[in-house]
Formats: sequence, C-alpha cells, structure tokens
Amino acid sequence: DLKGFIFDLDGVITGTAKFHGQAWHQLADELGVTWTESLANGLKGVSRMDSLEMILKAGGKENDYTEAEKVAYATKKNDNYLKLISNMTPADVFPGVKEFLDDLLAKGYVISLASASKNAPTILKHIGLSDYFTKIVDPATLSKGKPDPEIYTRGAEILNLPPEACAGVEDAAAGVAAINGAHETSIGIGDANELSAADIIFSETSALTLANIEAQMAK
Ligand code: G16
Ligand code: MG
Repeated sequence: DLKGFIFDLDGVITGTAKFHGQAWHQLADELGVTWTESLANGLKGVSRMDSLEMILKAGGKENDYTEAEKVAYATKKNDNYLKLISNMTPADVFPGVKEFLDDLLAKGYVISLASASKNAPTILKHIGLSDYFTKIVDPATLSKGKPDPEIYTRGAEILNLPPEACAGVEDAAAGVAAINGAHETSIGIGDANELSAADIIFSETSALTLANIEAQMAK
C-alpha cells in the first residue's frame, strides 16, 4: 500500500516552465542561438547546466566556451529567472494541488519533493507551500539528474519508506522514467502519449485525488 508521495515541482505543483523559457530565450538570443518551441520543451526537468549545454548544442556552440564562461551564463540566466519568479503568489499553485496535499496529510501520508530545481525552496515560499514540504531532495547532492532514478530513490529515503510504498508525481517523460527506475508507482500529469510509461496518467492536476488514484490502480 502507498504511504508516501514524492512530488516534482515544475509542471506538477506550479508552472515555472514559462519563466525558465523566458530567461533561457533571452540568453539564447544573446548567444546567437535560435530559440524554438521544441528546444524549450526539451528543457523540462533538466538541470540548469545541462539545459545550457542543450542550448549551446542546438546552436552548434558546445565547444565555444570555457567552463567558467558557461557558469557565468547559467548564473546570468538564473538571476533573470529569480526576478521573474519573485512575483509568484499562492494563486500560482495549480488547480486541486493544495486540496490534494491537505487530504494526503490529513490521512497520514507523508510527502517529499524531488525537483531538479535549486530554486525549489524559494518557489515554495512564494506560493505558500513551504510548511508542506519539510523534506526536499537537495539536487546539488545528486550525481545524475532525471531520467536517472537517483532523485526519486532519495525522495523515498528521506521519507524512511521503501520505494514500493511510494508514488512519484511527474509532468515530464524523463521524470516518469526516473520514478519507474526507482521502482515506485508513477503518476503522470499531462499528455497520455508523452507520458505513456506512467502507471497512472491524469491530463490535469485537478484530477489528482486519492479516489481517482485508487480507481486507476484497481484497473
Ligand atoms: C525544473 C525545471 C527545469 C529546470 C530545472 C533546474 O525541474 O523543469 O526546466 O532547468 O528545474 O532549475 P534551476 O535552474 O532552478 O535549478 P523540476 O524537476 O521541478 O520539473
Ligand atoms: Mg517537472
């Protein structure tokens, strides 16, 4: 039986992708790399430095900069991103998410956060969910990002639960692969084709309820 839920942040709890996109787009322009929708989508769940590598590669510029220059560009993007997310409020929590979290906690489930974002604690503060997530995997301590299972394995460990007792909630295919690799129940939020590897799929967060999850698992 499930005893814990491990949450992704961007695309599940709130939508920071548009702000990541804006800040990366600005940097891509500066680097002379053409910004495309598919490039933007490919950055979902990908770490900051890996995102920069993907952008440079898209422009054939992966060998043009030193490590220090890359860090400086990533820092510049993050400074812009922080300005954009500073206006986030509790109204930016996706529909039904707070109700789902309240229901989980009221029923004795434990929850943790498995976000690739180093800014997760800041975002949680802005959207009023810091008190809900006292257990957060620190992405700076990971050796590999999603789709590697490490972040979801750690998400269960910090709950003191075996993976079989945990479900992970994700909007990205790489995240679903990470949950499956960690031998946890995978719940995908979004497009059924894109997330076909998930055990359970909901098109929107508003459908994220224990009753709906139980109904899907019984199938
Ligand atoms: C999020 C976003 C990614 C972003 C990554 C790192 O992951 O989906 O686009 O690149 O965090 O963010 P930061 O630059 O803030 O450390 P997740 O795992 O919450 O979906
Ligand atoms: Mg995500």
